[in-house]
Amino acid sequence: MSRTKVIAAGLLAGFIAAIAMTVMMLLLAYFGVATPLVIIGDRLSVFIPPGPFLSLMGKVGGYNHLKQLGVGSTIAGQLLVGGIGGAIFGLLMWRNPTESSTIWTMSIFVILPIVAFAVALWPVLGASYIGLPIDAARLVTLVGFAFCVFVFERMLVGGFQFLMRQKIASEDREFTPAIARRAFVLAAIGVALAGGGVALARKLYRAATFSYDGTQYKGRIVQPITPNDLFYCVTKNVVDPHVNADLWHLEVLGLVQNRAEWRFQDLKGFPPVEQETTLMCISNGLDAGLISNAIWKGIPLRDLLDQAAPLSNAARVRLYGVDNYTDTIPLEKAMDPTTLLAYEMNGVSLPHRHGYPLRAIVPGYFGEKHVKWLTRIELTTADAKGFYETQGWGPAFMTPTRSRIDVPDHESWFSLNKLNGAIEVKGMAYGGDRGISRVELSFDDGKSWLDAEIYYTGGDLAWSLWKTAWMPDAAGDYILVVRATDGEGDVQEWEEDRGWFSGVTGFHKIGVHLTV
Ligand SMILES: Nc1nc2c(c(=O)[nH]1)N[C@H]1C(S)=C(S)[C@@H](COP(=O)(O)O)O[C@H]1N2
Ligand SMILES: [Mo]
Repeated sequence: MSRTKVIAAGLLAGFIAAIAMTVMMLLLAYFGVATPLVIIGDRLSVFIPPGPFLSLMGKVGGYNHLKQLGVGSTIAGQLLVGGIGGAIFGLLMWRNPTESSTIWTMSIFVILPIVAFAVALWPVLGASYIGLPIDAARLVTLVGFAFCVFVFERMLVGGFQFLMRQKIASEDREFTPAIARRAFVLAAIGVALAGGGVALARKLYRAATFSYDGTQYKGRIVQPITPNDLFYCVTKNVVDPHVNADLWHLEVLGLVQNRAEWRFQDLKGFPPVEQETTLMCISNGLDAGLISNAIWKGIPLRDLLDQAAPLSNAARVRLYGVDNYTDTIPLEKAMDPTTLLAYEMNGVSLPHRHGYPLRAIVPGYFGEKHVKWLTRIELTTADAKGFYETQGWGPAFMTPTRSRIDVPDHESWFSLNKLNGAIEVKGMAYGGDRGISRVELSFDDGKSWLDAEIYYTGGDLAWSLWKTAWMPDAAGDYILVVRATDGEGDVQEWEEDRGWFSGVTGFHKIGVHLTV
């Protein structure tokens, strides 16, 4: 048997073993187990600073495409490494056919990958899309991965031996019809496996976040309270968690005197509070709708922290989601009575995509801090960082005052003759946790300002909605601008020295054209 043919056999066996392994991973993913398909992306994305991250996102056409690219390249990488691994295996077998001991192949193809996997991905292994606590999840992820590489090893060795049956020993016949037939059989198995994989991938695709990640809420549909199914949505996940509350619990640990674990039912035993609070993503553009308002019901985080008794060196609180997402808030903010652990949103149990069974509500801070699918609260020192903080977002995470014109549309046309009455102009204004005291509109690109009527206010932690009746008297092109004043009397401004990744500031403007 020539060297090339043995290597080719190894390559084929390795490739098909890698397909089998990938199908195993898809199956595990289907049952909510974290697999390399997604957590490699989680692990790597924290190393990409926000600038390159955004430009990469722009190049591939958005966050959803970036996620697909991440999973796709992981699968491609696995198939490639599997094939190459198989080829090297073939080469070694050709050199030394007697070396085929199981201990040897197990060490190279099972033990080594598990160790490498555990070391490289340790920080993200504790993810579970059914909501297992972090330590249990880490074990499940490792066992799942071990199973996948075991499948790879058995398929590689089995496939290779199947192709090479009697061949290495006899050495007499070359690439005979017999081996070609066997290669065909093995390839057919590969195709069948791949078919199963594609079916699974389709199922997962339908469950994936692509259909709703990046949902915005703006324009004429804006109401005081955002209906749950229209609430803006941002997630780092390819498939979001679907937590089983019976498996789930909430841990409080770190720099505390009393560690604790709470079941969902225990949390319901605390006196609940209801609070209207607006959330806005740090990447929300001046005209964008990554902002929404809801009434949250839950308990103050403080109630749990008081029982845990933070140690004197605790300065920050790190919040963990079951999806290995983390973010941090200052301990002082965590102790604020308005910082909540919410389990209801607008009168119903939290929807899965908004963090069922429990999420953090941190008024006045960007959406990033409102960790969904919360499962662990860790008291830490001042230098702890979360997912996006490690990427380099911030340093400021408190929302500046922002406002937006929702009606009319940008670049609308009106005919003065056909107007019966005023043109209604309306929108929202949001002052973080400072409330809104005044909204002004300009119809001349900011040269002069007129007060708008605030017709809805949701309190200090929520947005206000405003409107005005505009009666233009001349045709022309108008530039409308809105600016708000927060409850502390500070007028919305463009903060020149605000960091690039601390959220944009400035004014929303629209163009409106009036003809006679
Ligand atoms: N566990 C977890 N929490 C998370 C995220 C996430 O990906 N995972 N995304 C954050 C971001 S970037 C934002 S803007 C808000 C969005 O919350 P919403 O989807 O409920 O509007 O959730 C935050 N909490
Ligand atoms: Mo966000």
